[in-house]
Amino acid sequence: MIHTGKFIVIEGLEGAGKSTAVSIVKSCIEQAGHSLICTREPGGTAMAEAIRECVKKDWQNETVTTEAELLLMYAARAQLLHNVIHPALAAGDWVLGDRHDMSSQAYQGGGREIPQALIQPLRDITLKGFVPHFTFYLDVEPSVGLQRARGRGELDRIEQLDISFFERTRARYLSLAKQDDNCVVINTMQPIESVHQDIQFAIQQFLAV
Ligand code: T5A
Repeated sequence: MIHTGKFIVIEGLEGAGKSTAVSIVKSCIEQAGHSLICTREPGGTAMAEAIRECVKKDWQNETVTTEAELLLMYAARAQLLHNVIHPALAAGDWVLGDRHDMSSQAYQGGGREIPQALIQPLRDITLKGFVPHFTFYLDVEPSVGLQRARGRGELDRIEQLDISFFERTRARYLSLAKQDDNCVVINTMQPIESVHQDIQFAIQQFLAV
């Protein structure tokens, strides 16, 4: 499929500040004159939103296996790519994603320690080589991010996991970001004004190319 729009993704642990970053990046892209749609993962279509509910829910006495969690993330992503992201990009619209494939690599690959050899076939089937044009990784120490997330209300099934899960997830995020020339790391533990300035600077640089 030929794409003329651009796909920008915001990534990070819970409480990293993705919601605010989305609104900053959105207004910069729109001010530059591009038509934009926003997506979130898992979610973004009727079926993918149902998967989101399913994956975030605490199933009490039933163990959610790491395999089921992984498969659900890619099922939701397949729905979103086919029904929303690819058609929008083909029509020349820009797409701003609150999470995408880097989340699965970090949470399921890093946090859950699922081997890359098992994740890669799902990436191949779902993405077929498709990658974002630009990614913001919002870096936060897990204890700080979870504290912020707690301030927002009750924690979901994944947010209730042990801190070591989030430490492994963050380590994988940082390693993936380092290998990706189209990814910028934003330190979100600095004063909030500086975080916003760094996000604005990075998107303006991307828009200027
Ligand atoms: N998941 C997802 C996987 O495991 N694999 C996958 O493949 C995918 C796609 C999704 C869950 O699913 C997992 C990851 C997640 O556990 P979600 O709701 O989309 O869940 O993601 P969350 O990370 O839970 O979303 P949050 O809303 O918690 O994170 P945000 O958007 O980063 O946080 P935000 O912006 O709402 O900020 C939280 C609070 O912190 C404050 C904000 O004002 C807000 O109150 N804050 C700051 N305070 C001080 N200084 C700053 N710099 C601040 N930035 C934000």
